[in-house]
Amino acid sequence: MNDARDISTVALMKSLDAAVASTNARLQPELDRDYETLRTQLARRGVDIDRITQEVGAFGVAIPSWGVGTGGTRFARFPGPGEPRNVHEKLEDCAVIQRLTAATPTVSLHIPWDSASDYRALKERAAALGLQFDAVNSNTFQDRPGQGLSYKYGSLTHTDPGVRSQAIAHNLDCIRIGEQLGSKALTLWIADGANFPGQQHLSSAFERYLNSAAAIYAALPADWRLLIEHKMYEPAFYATVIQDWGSSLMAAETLGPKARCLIDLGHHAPNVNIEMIVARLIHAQRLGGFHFNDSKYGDDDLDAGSIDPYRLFLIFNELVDARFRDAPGLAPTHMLDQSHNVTDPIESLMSSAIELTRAYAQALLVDRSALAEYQTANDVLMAAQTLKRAFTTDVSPVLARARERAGAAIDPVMTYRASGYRAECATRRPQSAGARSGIV
Ligand code: AFD
Ligand code: MN
Ligand code: MN
Repeated sequence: MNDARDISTVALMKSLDAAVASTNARLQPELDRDYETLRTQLARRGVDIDRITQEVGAFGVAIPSWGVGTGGTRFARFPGPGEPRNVHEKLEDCAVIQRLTAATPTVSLHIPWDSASDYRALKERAAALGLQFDAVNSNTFQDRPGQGLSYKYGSLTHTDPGVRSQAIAHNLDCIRIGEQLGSKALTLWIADGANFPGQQHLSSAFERYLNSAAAIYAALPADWRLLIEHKMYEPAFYATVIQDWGSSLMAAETLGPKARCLIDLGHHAPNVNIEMIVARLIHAQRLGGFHFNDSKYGDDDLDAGSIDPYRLFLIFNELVDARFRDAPGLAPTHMLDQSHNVTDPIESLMSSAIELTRAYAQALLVDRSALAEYQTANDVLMAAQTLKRAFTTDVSPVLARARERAGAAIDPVMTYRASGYRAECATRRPQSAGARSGIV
């Protein structure tokens, strides 16, 4: 590992430590009062606040490496100051998010966007920053320079077996990279599909997917999972091969027990009941994980909980319910997948991680025995209100206390701004013309 990097890590952590210490000292008395008030309120409902705080403290969500850069739309990208220019700098930003929230101990890499010359060294670097690696993501939705064959008309489902082999080989590379990083899953999202009726033979394309995915599945280490991510449309606007959880579940069941379904919240038609999908996949013992984000219309990749926090709560409600009844095979991974056009990515990712802990804490507050009784008695109004009561509880003091107990920031955004990290990055990381992170 190079010395310059070590020095910058030490300096980085020192400046954050100082910012956490000073803002926490200022916010501490107020938090103490708010926490004790909430303790009294929750005690009246038979809830031990410290148990909730402890559970929240154990919650973690992976940061997508591509999320720390500014995204863009089909029209333009407006880069922000001090954006990370390579995977090392992305890890630094992820470390800041983890240092301030204590809710994001892992990073999910995207290959080849995050290609490195030495992945074992990268793992060491991450460990020095307090990070580990979650699922590795393959990318066969764009061509890389010098690539033999094009993915313009598909990858794992392409009509040309040569293209399919190339896409399979890339996924096998990703598994090898992930093994060096300590990852335990490969996330497979492909853009394959059709823009026009008649363009693609719908059944044959799915069969080609199953055959290609089987070759990838066969290369998975014993303790790995294949996370199959569906997405309704974009960039294929007429038909996408793995467009819904039905296709995803069929693929997982065909491939074998290590294959699981991954739900990206933005990958459904508007108004689809995502918590129902969660419940069904839990039943099938095939829920693999999440890409959390929020959306108004489509794959908007907005911050978690920014549009429909109740939906986020209802998803966590299903997860907590399933855990409390010991649903077999339940161990979903949590990842964020968002893109930032008009906010500082670090602030947005911290906010999203916090919103997940909020939804989780609220779900833990649901009075489940009362809910079961109301459901049995068909007392619809009280059943609905039981959920609403948990959702409308302001659990902010629980979240802040969990962070504080972990040595993180009571108010991560305020602390981040006080640290001057972004301004320091702007000096340290001058942008080269045309630099961009790929976002789909
Ligand atoms: C896509 C999918 C998938 C993919 C990502 C890349 O959500 O997770 O890896 O965006 O940015 O829409
Ligand atoms: Mn996704
Ligand atoms: Mn997406």
